[in-house]
Amino acid sequence: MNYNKAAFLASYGISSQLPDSGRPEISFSGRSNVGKSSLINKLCNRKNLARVSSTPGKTATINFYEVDSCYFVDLPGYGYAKVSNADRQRWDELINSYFDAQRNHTLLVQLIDCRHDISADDAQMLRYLHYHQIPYVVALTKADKLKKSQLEQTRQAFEKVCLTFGCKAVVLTSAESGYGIPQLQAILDAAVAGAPGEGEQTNGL
Ligand SMILES: Nc1nc2c(ncn2[C@@H]2O[C@H](COP(=O)(O)OP(=O)(O)OP(=O)(O)O)[C@@H](O)[C@H]2O)c(=O)[nH]1
Ligand SMILES: [Mg+2]
Repeated sequence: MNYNKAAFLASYGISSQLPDSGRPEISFSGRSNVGKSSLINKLCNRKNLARVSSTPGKTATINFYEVDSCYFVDLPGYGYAKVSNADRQRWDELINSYFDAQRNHTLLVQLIDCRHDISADDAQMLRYLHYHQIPYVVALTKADKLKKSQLEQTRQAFEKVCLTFGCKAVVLTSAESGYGIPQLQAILDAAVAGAPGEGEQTNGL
């Protein structure tokens, strides 16, 4: 995939607005502030393709990016304590409609902060992905915050848990230092190479 061929497409706050798509889609999911937008920027060698903020809960929409012949989909973050019930319901509706739709779901990248244990919200998301048989890998974020000696043991500890939820691989990444980015790109490339092309859409869930 040519990661330098990346452009913002659109933001959607209501599921009925979501575009039909036969393009392979790589989606990014995780808690607010885990680093989804930063990771998308780093994968595409860009500073401001996806908006990064130090205020959690910023991305309340599904944001689509065209990256070469794929879409990258930045899903709204979850687990932010200060959202209202109405916002939470809106999040549920948006995410469920996204996954229910007839889309070319190629791979989901589930982000988890490598410094924290898997939260109850993360576990719920992993169960959801497993139950719906959505192919996914886990990208542990903010690896630059770990000591070198902690890296592999941390990855293995997460892997042990995540594999039981049907995860295909666990990769340590840092949007700060670029650690693990080539490895994640290789995983995405392999997934896209094996995905049906535009017009050969697979069934939804
Ligand atoms: N040290 C470090 N900080 C990071 C890394 N990735 C993201 N951050 C920081 O974490 C904060 C949140 O990053 P975002 O990319 O906006 O996170 P997000 O998951 O898109 O957040 P929402 O859109 O609110 O759901 C920002 O302050 C980033 O600079 C990383 O790899 N290392
Ligand atoms: Mg974001």
